[in-house]
Amino acid sequence: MKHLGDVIPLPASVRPDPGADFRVPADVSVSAAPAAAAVADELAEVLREVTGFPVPRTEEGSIRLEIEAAGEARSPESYRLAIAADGVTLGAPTEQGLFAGFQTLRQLLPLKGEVVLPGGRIEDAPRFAYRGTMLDLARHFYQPADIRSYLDTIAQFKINHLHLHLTDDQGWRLEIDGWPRLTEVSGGEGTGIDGAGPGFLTAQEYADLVAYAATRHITIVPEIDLPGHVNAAQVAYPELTCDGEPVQPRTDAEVGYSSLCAGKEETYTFVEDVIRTVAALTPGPYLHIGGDEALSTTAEDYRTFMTRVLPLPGKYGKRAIGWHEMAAVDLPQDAIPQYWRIEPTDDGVARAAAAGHQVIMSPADRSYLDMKYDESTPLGLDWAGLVSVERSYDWDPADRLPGVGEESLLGVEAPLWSETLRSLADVEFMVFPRLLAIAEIGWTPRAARDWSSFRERLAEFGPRFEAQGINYHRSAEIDWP
Ligand code: TNX
Repeated sequence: MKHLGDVIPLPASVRPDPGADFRVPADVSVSAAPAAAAVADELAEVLREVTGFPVPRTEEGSIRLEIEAAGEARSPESYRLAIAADGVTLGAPTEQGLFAGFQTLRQLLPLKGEVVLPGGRIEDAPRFAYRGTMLDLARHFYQPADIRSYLDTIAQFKINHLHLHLTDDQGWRLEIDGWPRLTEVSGGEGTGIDGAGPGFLTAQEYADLVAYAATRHITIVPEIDLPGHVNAAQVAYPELTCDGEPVQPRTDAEVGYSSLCAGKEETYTFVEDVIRTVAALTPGPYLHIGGDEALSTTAEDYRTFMTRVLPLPGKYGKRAIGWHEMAAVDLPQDAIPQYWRIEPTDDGVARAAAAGHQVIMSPADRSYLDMKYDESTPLGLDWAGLVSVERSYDWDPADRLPGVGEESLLGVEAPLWSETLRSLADVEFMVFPRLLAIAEIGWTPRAARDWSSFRERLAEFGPRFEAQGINYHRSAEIDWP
């Protein structure tokens, strides 16, 4: 049997009651308020798999899902889980909270053997509202079925945002109405790193993915990287270069050589068409406009471009997120810089925080899932250093940048760039287990976090990943069973 606190992320409050373990009986049933029906069905399905019992839905189940009064300060993702000798009650103010509680309950079930749930009470709520990860579809494309499977996995750790890096020098991965060559030319055969990552999402496939993510209570954050990282767009539409001359497709991993033309009106027609289209396809509140490594855009052109483009997500009902380089310009009030570098300070981000902007923390030396674990890791890069599981866990986003404290943080995100990653199995190998460290940083109260506790809890997830067919790195830092 698991201990009540043997879950990731660790809940805010765990009070075990060893006298109150629940031995799941053969006639176990699930009852739920109408608003909790979807979570109840999933829970019943998981219970069926583990126990082999029929687990029907009844009026008075031994496992009850309840929608509770919202209360003043309760996060929509908060929940309470009470396990007693005669049954289980999971209560939350929203379906989102019940879904979070269901992830906790699911982790408390054994993989096999007698099904006994540990007695006691959990009261839980997230530290940060934004707990994300990023998948780079531009350097290598992954099929929608793979992305859905990935969504299933990350939701188990209460990750609630998936940022999709949809465009870069090597490929353009989202169909845009009125600009068909973007995907016909730059999403097709021969695109991606070494030409080995072809593919794109039709508008319908993207909309379907967004809807599927919503069933996992995950918000999709689409990124169109501007004004650099645009070679694929310029291959498709040469009028997007300053001189209008065609450029060659690129399949290498260089960065910083391409730029939209800040002084040309066609640039802004294109950008506004793309932002309007992506905003219309995206129900979530955010639209990421990139802004990183515009090394071949002059500082003046960058300012001109960003000053014109930054208000566009707002014009179409979205909040702009951008890599933190954009903090060099005056930001619209609700814009969110995402810090990604390895330096210990950043004046632009500190200035934005002082002006009241929320920040997403993604320092490469801690949260980049494409960095190698150690010298022997066969995949990944190492420009930000090696990122062991302990390094990905043992830091705090509120300490990372002077001037950017707890109250300035919207949350934390772990990006995964895909230069070296050709398959979902490659992706999973880099992500698991390190994403669990970032998930705990984003959810668990800071004072409750502890590396030695985390590494012990993490060991249990080896067999769980295997049972679910998820690839992971068996880091020597963990005593896997
Ligand atoms: C830097 S991080 C980039 C990406 C690369 C990544 C590789 C960032 C905003 N830009 O273009 O893929 O390094 O780790």
